[in-house]
Amino acid sequence: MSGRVVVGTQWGDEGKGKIVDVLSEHADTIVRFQGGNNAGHTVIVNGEKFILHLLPSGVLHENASCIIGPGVVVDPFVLLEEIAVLKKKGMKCDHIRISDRAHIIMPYHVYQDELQEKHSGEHKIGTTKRGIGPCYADKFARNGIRMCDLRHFSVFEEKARRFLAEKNRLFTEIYGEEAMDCDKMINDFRAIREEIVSRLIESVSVVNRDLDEGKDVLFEGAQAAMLDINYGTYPYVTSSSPTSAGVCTGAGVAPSKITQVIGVVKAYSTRVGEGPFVTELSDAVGEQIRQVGGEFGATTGRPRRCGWLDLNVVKHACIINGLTDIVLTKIDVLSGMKQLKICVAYEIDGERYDHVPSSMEDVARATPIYEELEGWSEDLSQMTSFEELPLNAKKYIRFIEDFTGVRVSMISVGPDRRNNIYVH
Ligand code: 2SA
Ligand code: GDP
Ligand code: MG
Repeated sequence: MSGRVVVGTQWGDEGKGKIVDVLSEHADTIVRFQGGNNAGHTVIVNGEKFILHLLPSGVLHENASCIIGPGVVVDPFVLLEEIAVLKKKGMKCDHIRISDRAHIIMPYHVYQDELQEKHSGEHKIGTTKRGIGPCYADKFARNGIRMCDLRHFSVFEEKARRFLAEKNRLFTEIYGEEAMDCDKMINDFRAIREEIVSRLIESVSVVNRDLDEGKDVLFEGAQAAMLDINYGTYPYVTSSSPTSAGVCTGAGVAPSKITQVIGVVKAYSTRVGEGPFVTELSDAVGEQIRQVGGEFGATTGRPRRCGWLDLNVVKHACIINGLTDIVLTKIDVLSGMKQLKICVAYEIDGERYDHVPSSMEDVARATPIYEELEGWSEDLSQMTSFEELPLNAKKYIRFIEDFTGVRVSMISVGPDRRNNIYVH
């Protein structure tokens, strides 16, 4: 039995999509377990770029089964668009399945997300405006609509009309904005219902049967530890659990079935959206990282905030995920920098913190305690073995291993599927 999990350890965009694509080569089943189309996962195969939002990043391997799990929130219109793009590129896409327990992101969730951000002024979260927060909020308030409701359109229609009537009061009376057209919404869903329903499965039995039969099942996380609803910089987080624990609730799989937890660590830090970021660089170095690393949102195109590697954050992620392995990405981006800094702890009001404080206000006041390391100038992107790496790059990697106590088992040195170094 092999239940492997891939998660982000920082604020997302560590390169999980690329890593999942590589690890999916031998996977039988790939499962997304949380988040929605807020995710932007870039996979590059022979120079061709795919940006996936809802589909698991293993989707390009058509011999594996790809499942959008119960914990995901699904905008069905976006999903069908993504499938259409892959079909245009010649894929059949028969391997894509959706859990019938997954919640539907309704058009009113997207509108609500937009309005909440617009009317929050300085308190806005900087969401992707894809309706993620409102959809999860309705799920937990037990006002959600699930995929299985689409099987009986009258059930779906009754709920959709009732919930939109309530939302329209919010949109018009509280926000003073336009109401949404209910008939149009229902008709739009009627048009896509059949195609969606044909892909629905009861995924818990399928995924657990695959695990019990000894198949290789890969669970793909979106976003990352610092965006976790419980353990991130609340409220500047997403509304799901992008951690290994999220696999249990979001895929219906017991903790005992998880055999490996792979944390993707980017060699520096980025964040998109609002919220505290202790090692942020608002100077030329930050700009250099953004340009060389191509740090722009894969979903919204927003410039990502950039900074030095924060191992206080990565250690937090190691603990809450129980990481067995680290995959280090984008170390090639640091080539040419004379001096590199790694944050090992925070200082707040003269006191040292070796953990990430719970209060967002404390994190916002924290200053980083850095270790300085020498840089290297070589281009790493064509290197294929650990031995080939410059001594200072090796030292950078060993520093991460020693600090976290977790082995770095793979190093990504470029965006293409082939740009990897396996560490034995
Ligand atoms: P949301 O939309 O409710 O999940 O937003 C809440 C916070 O979560 C952050 N978030 C992300 N951070 C990094 N990458 C994400 N995916 C895209 C990408 C983002 C983009 O791959 O680049 O294109 O802008 C992602 N999704 C959510 C978000 O910025 C908020 O801070
Ligand atoms: P994800 O959300 O974690 O899947 O990451 P994104 O796809 O949003 O952002 C990662 C970006 O870095 C994408 O543009 C990838 O193509 C690119 N990328 C991934 N790994 C590497 C790497 O090792 N080196 C470089 N230079 N780029 C990488
Ligand atoms: Mg991304």
